[in-house]
Amino acid sequence: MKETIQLKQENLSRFAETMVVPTYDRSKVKTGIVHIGVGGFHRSHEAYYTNALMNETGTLDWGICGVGLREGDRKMRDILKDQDFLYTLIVKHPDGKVETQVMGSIIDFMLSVDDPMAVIDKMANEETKIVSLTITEGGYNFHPATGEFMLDNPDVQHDLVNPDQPKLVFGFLTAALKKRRDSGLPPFTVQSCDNVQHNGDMTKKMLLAFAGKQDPELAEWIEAHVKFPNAMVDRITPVTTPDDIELLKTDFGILDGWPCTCEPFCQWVIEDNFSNGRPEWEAVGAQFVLDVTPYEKMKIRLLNAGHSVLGLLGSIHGHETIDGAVSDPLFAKYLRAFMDAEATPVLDAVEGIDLDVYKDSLIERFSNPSIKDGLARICLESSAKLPKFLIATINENLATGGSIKYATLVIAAWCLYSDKGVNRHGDALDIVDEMKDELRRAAEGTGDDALAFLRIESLFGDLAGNERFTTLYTEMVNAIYEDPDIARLMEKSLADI
Ligand code: CS2
Repeated sequence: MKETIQLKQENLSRFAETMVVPTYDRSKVKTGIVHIGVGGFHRSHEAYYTNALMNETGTLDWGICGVGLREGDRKMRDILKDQDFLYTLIVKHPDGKVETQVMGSIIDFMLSVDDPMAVIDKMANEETKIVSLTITEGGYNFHPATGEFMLDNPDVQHDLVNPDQPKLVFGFLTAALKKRRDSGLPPFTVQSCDNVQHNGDMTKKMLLAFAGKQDPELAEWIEAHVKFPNAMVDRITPVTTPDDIELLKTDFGILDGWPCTCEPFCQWVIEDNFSNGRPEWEAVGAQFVLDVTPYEKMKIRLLNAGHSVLGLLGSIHGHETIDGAVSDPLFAKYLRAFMDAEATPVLDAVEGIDLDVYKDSLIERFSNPSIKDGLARICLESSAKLPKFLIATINENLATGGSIKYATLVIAAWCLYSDKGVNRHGDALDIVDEMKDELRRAAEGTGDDALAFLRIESLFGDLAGNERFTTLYTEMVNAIYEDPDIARLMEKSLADI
C-alpha cells in the first residue's frame, strides 16, 4: 500500500513529484484579499485563479485570508488550519481523467463568531485591497420581489446598534470601511462572486442601505469612494464526498481533510472597476470587460436556471444528479426547449458569443458523468434562487407574449416539492431552504386554492394576478397533485404547440 502523507506545508516537497504544488514562497505572501464565505466555489474559482497567478507570475501581494461568518464555518476552518490552509483541487474530466493540484493561495482563515473585531481589523489593514464575497444569493438580504434591503431582518437590527459586534456581512464592511476612512486609508474594493445579476451594484445598494441607517455620512463616503465591480462567475463545484478524500489517499497518498472537486471549465468575467488596485487575473484566464451585464444575464438565465429546471423536475421524478437527469432523453429535450423557447428570447446579444454554441456547451458540461452534482445541492435555497433565475424569465415572457409553459411547470413542481417533500415514488427529499416552513405552509393550501403557493408575494410578486400565467399554472398544479408523474406533464408541454 502507498504511504500516506498529511497535506501540510512542511510535506509539500514530498508531493511535488506526483502533483502540481505551489512554487511560490508562501511565507512571503501578503494578504491582499479578505474573502467572506470559503466554501467549495471560492476554492475552485477565485482561490484557484489567485493560486495560478502566484505560480505563474510570482506576484505575492494577493494572498487570501478566509473569513467565516457562521458557526457552521468552524469545521472548514479547523480542517484547513490543520493543513496550513492548503487543499487539493480535484478537476474531473468527462472521460474519467482526474487532475489534482495543491492550492496555496489561502494563507489564513478567521471566524468572526470568535472575534468580530479581529475580522474588522483585518479588513481595515492597509495590506487588504479587496474584500470579496461568496455569501450565496440569500446573503445579500434583498427582498426577492422588490429588490430592496430588508431592514426588519433581526440580525440587521442587531448589527445597526452593535457596530463592533456585527453578525452579517454589511455590518463588517461598514465597520471596516469606517476604520479605513478615519485613518486616512483608501477603501478596499468590495467584490461579489455570487450568482446575482449585477452582483456589484446589488452589493453596493445593500451596503448603502445598511450604512445609511447606521452612519449616513459614512454612507456618502462609501458611495463616493468604494468600487463594487460586477462579475459573472462560473465553475460547477459539487459537494465534496468521502470518495474524493479516499481517492486522494489511495491514488496519490495524500491525506487531505477537505479537498475541493470541480469541472474543468472555468470562467470569470469582471468589470474593471476597482478602488485600490487588483491582481492581474487576466494573466491566468479571467476576462476584464467594461460591462458584464450581458454575460451575467446569459449565465444566470441559462446555466443556473437550467440547473433549477433539472433540479426540481428531476427531484420529483427520482433523479439524483444533474448528469443523471440530463442523460434522460426527456429531460435533455425539455431543458433545451426551455432554453430555446423561453430563456433565449429574453436575453441580450453577447458580443463574440454564439448562444447556440453556449447552450450546447452547457449541456455537455451538465452531462459530465464524473461530476455527480447532486440535485439536493441544486435545489438548496431555491427561494433565494428562483426569483432571479427563473421567475424573472417568466415575467419578461409575460410582458412580450413569449412562451411560459416550460418554466411554469417548474413552479408547479416546486409547489408539490415544498408541500410533500417526497419524489414520485414517495422517497423523502432533503430540502434545505430558509423559507422551507413558509413554502410548505403556502403549498399545503393548494387543495383549497390552486394559487395558494403563488400568494407568497415576496417570491412571486403579482404573478397570482396575471391571468395568462394563473390559467396555465392552475392546470399544471392540479395535474401534478392528481398524479406526480412529472414525465407525463413534461411530455405534454413538449407536445403542445
Ligand atoms: C447552481 C450553481 O447553485 C446552483 O443552483 O446552479 O451553484 C452553479 O453550479 C454555479 O453557478 C456554476 O457556475
